[in-house]
Formats: sequence, C-alpha cells, structure tokens
Amino acid sequence: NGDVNYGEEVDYAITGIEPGAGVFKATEKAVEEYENLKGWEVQASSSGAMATALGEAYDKEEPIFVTGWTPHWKFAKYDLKYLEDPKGVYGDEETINTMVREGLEEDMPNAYKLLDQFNWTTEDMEEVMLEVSEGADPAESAATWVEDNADKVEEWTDGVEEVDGEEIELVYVEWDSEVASTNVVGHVLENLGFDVTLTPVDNAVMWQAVAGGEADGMVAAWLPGTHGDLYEQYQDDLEDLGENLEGAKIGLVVPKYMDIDSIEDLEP
Ligand code: PBE
Repeated sequence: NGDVNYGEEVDYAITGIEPGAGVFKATEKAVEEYENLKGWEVQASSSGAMATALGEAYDKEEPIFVTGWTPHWKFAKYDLKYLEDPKGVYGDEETINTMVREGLEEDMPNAYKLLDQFNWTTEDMEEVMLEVSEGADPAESAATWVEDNADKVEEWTDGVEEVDGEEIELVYVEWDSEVASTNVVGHVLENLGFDVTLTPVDNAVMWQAVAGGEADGMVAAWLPGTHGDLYEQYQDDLEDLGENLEGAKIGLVVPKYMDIDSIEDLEP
C-alpha cells in the first residue's frame, strides 16, 4: 500500500459516533496506542450521521474510516472489513447482555422472566435493523419480526403470565442495534399486557438509570470490553441477566475497496 496515503486523503480523521459509546472510547485509545495513528482525530458524531458519511464515501469509492460494530446493517448493504488490530485495543468477540434493576424480580416477576429469557442471533437483529435502515418505523419493524418469529418469542414467554397494564420502562441508546433489540423486547412486553415506555438516553445514563432504579432494565450491555468500564462501575447495583446475543464485535471499519488490512498498514 506504499502508494496510498489514506491519512492525507481523509484529513487524518476517523468518522466516529456518540462520544459516550464504547467504540468511540476504544478508538481514542487506538489513536493513543498505535504509532500509525499519531495525529489522527476521532470525530464525534452520531450513529446516523456516521452511516450517512459511510454511504456517501462508498458511492464515490472514496476512502473512509469509521467506528464500526457488528451486528449492523452496514455489512449487508456495503462490502466492508474490520482492520486488523494487532494490539487488541478493540478486544475479541463480545456478548450483549440484559441488565435489570435490583428488586425487579420481586416487583414484576413476569417482566423479569421475559427479560431473562430474551435471546436471539445476530441474523435476527440484522433483519430488524435492515428494515429500519431503509426507512421503516422501528416499532412496526419490531412488531413484524415478532409476528414472523412466533417460535422464538414463545420460548421467551414460556411461563410468563399476562398482566394488566403494569408500567415498565426500558432505557437504550439510539444505536441501530439497540433500537432494534429494545423495540422487539418492548413489543413482546406490550403483547403481554405491559404499559411500556422506551426511553433513549446517553450510554452512561443508561447504566446509571438501571443501577439507580429509575429504569427497570436494558438489553444493551456490550461485554466484556465495550462497556467494561461502566459494568465495573455499576455491577454491584444492578442484576446481570446474562447474554441475549453472542458474536458482537467492535472495531475500525473501512470499505473493502481500500487497499489496507491492518491498522499497522497505515503510514504514520
Ligand atoms: N455500539 C453499539 C455501542 C454498543 C452498541 C458498538 C456503538 C458502543 O460502542 O458503546
């Protein structure tokens, strides 16, 4: 790749997302740890704006570096790759876990049981995400997925009794993956008779709200790496119901047409 100086072409900028995201913080750490990224900047943005910038660069076959993650619809829509990370700054494969407030099991045993039994695959999540990325309403896409996947939903609701308008609040961050999972779980809870509120917040606030008991739960804990710092901070004050999805991953993502495979291929 001796002929291509991607740094200059992209103005030494990595297109980031919300600064509270684990992948944003990990990318700032990568900039500190890799000599090759010396002088680069991780630009704060939003998940939606990152996806738009990626799509625009992709259409013009221009170079772009984004803070990326799996599951995400961008891998279905574009040919992309993760750059190798020989220093392991981004960690390995992760799980997404469900966290609930203390006392939920006693207060709302049916909600607790549903949340405990919720689990799906990256393919499931991507189905919902892809529709939403094409402009569908998240609540409607979630409802359609729930109707089309009755067998899975039956497992989640096994032994769960219907309720009469009990209020439940889930918090999430408006990342495409979490919009999908939270809307699906919210829809199932609604079908069970709950009065569901889904509240979008910042990442740190999501953890704080469940640990402080202001919210009942969330299905968006990326572990052990991406949210490891927040888990450490709040683990004594919330209940970890374990994984709801395996095979999650974060990293530095580029289009496949770029002639580069590893972060260390970049010219300093
Ligand atoms: N993400 C999506 C989040 C977790 C889910 C990878 C953008 C993060 O980096 O914190």
